[in-house]
Amino acid sequence: MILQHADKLKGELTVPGDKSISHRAVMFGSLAKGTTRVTHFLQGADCLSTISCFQKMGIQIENTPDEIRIHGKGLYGLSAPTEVLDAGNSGTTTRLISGILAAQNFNVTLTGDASICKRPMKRIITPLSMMGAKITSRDKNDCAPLLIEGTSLKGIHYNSPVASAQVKSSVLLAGLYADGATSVTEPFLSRNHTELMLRAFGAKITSQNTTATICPDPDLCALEINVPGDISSAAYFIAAGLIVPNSEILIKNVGINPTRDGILKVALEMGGNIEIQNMRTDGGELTADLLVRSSSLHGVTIGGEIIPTLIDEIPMIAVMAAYAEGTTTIKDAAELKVKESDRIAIVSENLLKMGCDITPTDDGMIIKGGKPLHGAALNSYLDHRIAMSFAVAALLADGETEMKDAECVNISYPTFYQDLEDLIRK
Ligand code: SPQ
Repeated sequence: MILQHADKLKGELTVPGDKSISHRAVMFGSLAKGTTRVTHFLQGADCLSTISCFQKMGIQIENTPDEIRIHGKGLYGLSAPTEVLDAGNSGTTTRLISGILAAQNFNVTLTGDASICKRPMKRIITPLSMMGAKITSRDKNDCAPLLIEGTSLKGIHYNSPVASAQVKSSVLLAGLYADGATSVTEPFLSRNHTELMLRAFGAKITSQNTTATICPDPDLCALEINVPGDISSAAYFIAAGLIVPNSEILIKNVGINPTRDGILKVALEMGGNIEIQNMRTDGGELTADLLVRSSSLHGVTIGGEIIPTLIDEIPMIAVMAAYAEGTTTIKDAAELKVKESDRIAIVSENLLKMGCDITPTDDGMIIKGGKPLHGAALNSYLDHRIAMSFAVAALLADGETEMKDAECVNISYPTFYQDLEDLIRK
């Protein structure tokens, strides 16, 4: 695909529903008794994979244009699938569902696409095995396909070496079925949608600092959930509105949960003009409208506890840094290497091709910004966040930019190119 240029971006948009929250609504709705209704659900390929996995385990899920209806059967209502469960490209589906599957009274094979079959699963196999789970990596490489034999589990206190919401959630979900309380402590707090939503469904779950604790065997009851706009999707328009001159964009109803709002903090620190308007709470999640205006940005240093709150936005932050004056240093972000692609290597490869002064490091990157970027032939490596970040980079680049496999945005934002085009044409 040839990516577009823009002299300005103007208008208003609502980004699709939050991916993390959409996944969890389907999973927890399936384990609750009664019909959970979900509006503004993300119709991206990853969330559709989660729906398909639960349908294969006997849960009736209606996907209508207005809402998703999940006819949950309670904690013990899943039935053995007759085929392999396929998580597609979704790490969230693979890791969270593993915690649930570990405790069922049936066996399952869980797999995904080529990217999923390379992503590390030892991080969940280790704690789930401590609980008694029987999980084998078919190819003995600690990756999917995973053979999961359902069994009884015991409660543990797990000190996670990584700040990962997927690890935390996998263990907490297994904890729903354990013989006692289960706790997870992480080095820094990762996104807490599991804790907030499970509590709303009726689970006994508490959080203190970076430790979350769940008690087993709750009665989960159906909910009505309105999914806020995904801040990870809004990030592309925050960045585009800031770097493209003469721009003004109102992004409505964005989830700004403090465990996800690092992009806002960094954009403001870089000198971005962003007004946070109409702040409110919806179903326990903080949301707001964001008014973004073109700004001259400067470099910053990012590391430590803010990293989990902006981990998926780092490709976009790197592009913003390339257009900012001065040096941006991103550190403590080695997790980027085990996402849908190695995001340190691929961001660096693509920005270098566009003429940026960037040095990849073991746990991040150093970007000397301010040099004009030029168009180039880029590769998304089928990573949705790379495709969208570089569609923003291309807006201001001199000459033509081509993106290979640009349609992988379907994973988390199927209407991305149309929404961008609408702002360019206004
Ligand atoms: O689901 P997946 O493929 O892992 O998606 C990504 C993304 O960029 O969309 C990561 F590649 O988001 C993760 C995020 O990085 C979604 C997530 C969640 O919903 O719990 C948590 C983060 O991952 P982790 O490993 O830090 O827990």
